[in-house]
Amino acid sequence: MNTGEYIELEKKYGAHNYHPLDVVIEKAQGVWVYDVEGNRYLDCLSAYSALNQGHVHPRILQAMIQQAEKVTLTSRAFRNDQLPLLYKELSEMTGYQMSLPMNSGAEGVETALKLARKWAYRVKKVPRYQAEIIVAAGNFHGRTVSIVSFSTEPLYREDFGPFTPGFVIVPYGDVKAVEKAITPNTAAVLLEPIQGEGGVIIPPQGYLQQVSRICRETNTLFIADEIQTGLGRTGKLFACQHEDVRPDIVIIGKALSGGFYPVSAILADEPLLGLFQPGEHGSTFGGNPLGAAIARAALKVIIEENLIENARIQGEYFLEQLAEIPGKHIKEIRGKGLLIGVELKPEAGGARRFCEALKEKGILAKETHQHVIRFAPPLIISRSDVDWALERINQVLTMP
Ligand code: IF1
Repeated sequence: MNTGEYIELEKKYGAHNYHPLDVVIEKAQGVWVYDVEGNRYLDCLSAYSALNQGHVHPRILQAMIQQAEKVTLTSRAFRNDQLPLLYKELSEMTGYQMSLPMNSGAEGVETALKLARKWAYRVKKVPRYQAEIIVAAGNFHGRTVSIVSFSTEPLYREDFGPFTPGFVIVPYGDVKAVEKAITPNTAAVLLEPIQGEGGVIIPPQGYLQQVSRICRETNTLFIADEIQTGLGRTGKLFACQHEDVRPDIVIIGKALSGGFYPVSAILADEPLLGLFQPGEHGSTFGGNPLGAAIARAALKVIIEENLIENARIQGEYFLEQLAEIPGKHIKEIRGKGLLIGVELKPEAGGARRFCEALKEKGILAKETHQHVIRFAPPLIISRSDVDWALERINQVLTMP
């Protein structure tokens, strides 16, 4: 079957909740993907940062196959021999005392929201069901009904009410707005350290630090959604570490499994995460031995292959070189590590046509928020592959 035939099938039998580029991927290895026509592309999206370790990483693949032959799912009604080791390794790597495994990122966010509410009632003594959680305009935390309740993007939210109450939205990057929004009923402030979907929005220097300080002073939890920014993407293990911030709760997902399988988790210390009692929260697949074995291997790869350092080095170089491109279409280039956004001027006609042109040259990138092209290759990318990409990006950004 060719590309057109696959696309026809998808149109006819699949829900139309996406508008993907017309490339049908059949296999992948490292930073490269191959379509059904035999074309090769450099992946500059990394499945929205789920593929930090690159496609089909051999060590994660081995771990997956070995575990799949032994036992894949136990449910949490019984214990398994992988989850305790994942707990311990996550703790040693991140410095948090405990973690709670789920599957998708959205489930991780929901878990953090539930924990923050429970903490508000049981520890902070907020009157029952009065807890508020402060979030930022332009956020993206997932697609459940509760999470889209506090989205500011009409497309994600509009037709999906009635909405979950208890969320207060403030402008992103504005410390004073957070300070003003905090009341005695505030359970938590939930933020992305860099807004990915929002268009790779980097808040002003010191924002996370000051929000975290205000939270501490007002007995409010600070929750960081590091699902996209975490696990090395920005050149630190967590993006919050660029400002020496240690959130009360960190949510991770995506690259926690190196793209093999959905695994997410929240990290926190015992006084907080210890609040959940048996039966209050869970998931059939969360913490399963297959996912745990994959996550253990995925974390090992990040450490042992120095991916965090490579993200910092290649990211700096990528940004420097992008800045050299004369493109009359470019409004701003911004990024941290290998999470990079190129914002185009409105008169450039939207980022989509540039992504289509990049595809023709062998680079897969995706527009976000109409005018931003996001470049987020796997963290294993080499200098020569960055150069290969830059040459083509240069050609595309300087086209008429
Ligand atoms: C889609 C966007 C990125 C996330 C943060 C939680 C989640 C995500 C910071 C939820 C997920 C996704 C989901 C994917 C596209 C993608 C995305 F453009 F939609 F916004 F990355 F920028 N927190 N991000 O970025 O995690 O439940 O999906 O595992 O198509 O929805 P999930």
